[in-house]
Amino acid sequence: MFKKNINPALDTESILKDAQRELALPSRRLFAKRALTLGGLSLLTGCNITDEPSVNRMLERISRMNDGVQGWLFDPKRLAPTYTQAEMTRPFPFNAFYAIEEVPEIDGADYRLEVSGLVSDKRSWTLQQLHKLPQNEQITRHICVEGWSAIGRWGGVPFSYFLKQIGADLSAKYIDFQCGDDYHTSIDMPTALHPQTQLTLTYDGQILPPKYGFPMKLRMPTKLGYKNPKHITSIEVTNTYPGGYWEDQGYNWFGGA
Ligand SMILES: Nc1nc2c(c(=O)[nH]1)N[C@H]1C(S)=C(S)[C@@H](COP(=O)(O)O)O[C@H]1N2
Ligand SMILES: [Mo]
Repeated sequence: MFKKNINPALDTESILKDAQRELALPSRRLFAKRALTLGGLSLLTGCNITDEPSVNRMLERISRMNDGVQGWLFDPKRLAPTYTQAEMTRPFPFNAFYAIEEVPEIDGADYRLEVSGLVSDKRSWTLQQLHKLPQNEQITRHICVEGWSAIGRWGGVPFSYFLKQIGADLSAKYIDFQCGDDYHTSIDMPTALHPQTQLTLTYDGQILPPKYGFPMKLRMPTKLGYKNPKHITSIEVTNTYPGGYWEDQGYNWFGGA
């Protein structure tokens, strides 16, 4: 599954800076939560932040935890680091379970986002309707388990706002995302409601290009790359565990970053 290494010069220095900033925080709860990040990073990327003895100890503890415990530890108000425009990675890497030539060509005019499951309003959405919703921007780091990370600028609708628009049952466990390229993934409700979880419509101020997930993707700086679905065609709110493309092949479902 670790099929290629797009950017072997993984930006360890700035990741380490983030990590040290987080580790300096006084709250034990935040400290434990943040160890998930370091755990994900070092186990999955082989990044040298494991040289930190304190990080190692936390890693051992956390690695014994299962998804349930991680979900419980998750602090929905904790924000991932943000960056300046000057820190953006150019070009932002492309990744998918296929080559860039195979990127799906979705017609924005015909596009409808289907909504189903535990929601009071099951109407589908046109792209135009999505663009009319309130938008914000974030410059955040995307971390892929294949050994690269990159900073990008993403614009779109806060996902919590969208969930409220469709009358989602906010006590439901999961949100499932089906994509235009036969990819799918699912997330927990606390992450869905996280202030940085974004229904993404733009990259660097432009309409989201096909390679990054046109017409729409979900951006979550608190989750590893494979949890961020591109080309989303339908969203289901459910209490039945939906799994995912990589998750069904052994990747950790929680996939925290
Ligand atoms: N629909 C879809 N979404 C996907 C994938 C995919 O293959 N198909 N790959 C995931 C993985 S592993 C990564 S790292 C990111 C890559 O996003 P990017 O092309 O914007 O860098 O998309 C994620 N979302
Ligand atoms: Mo990835």
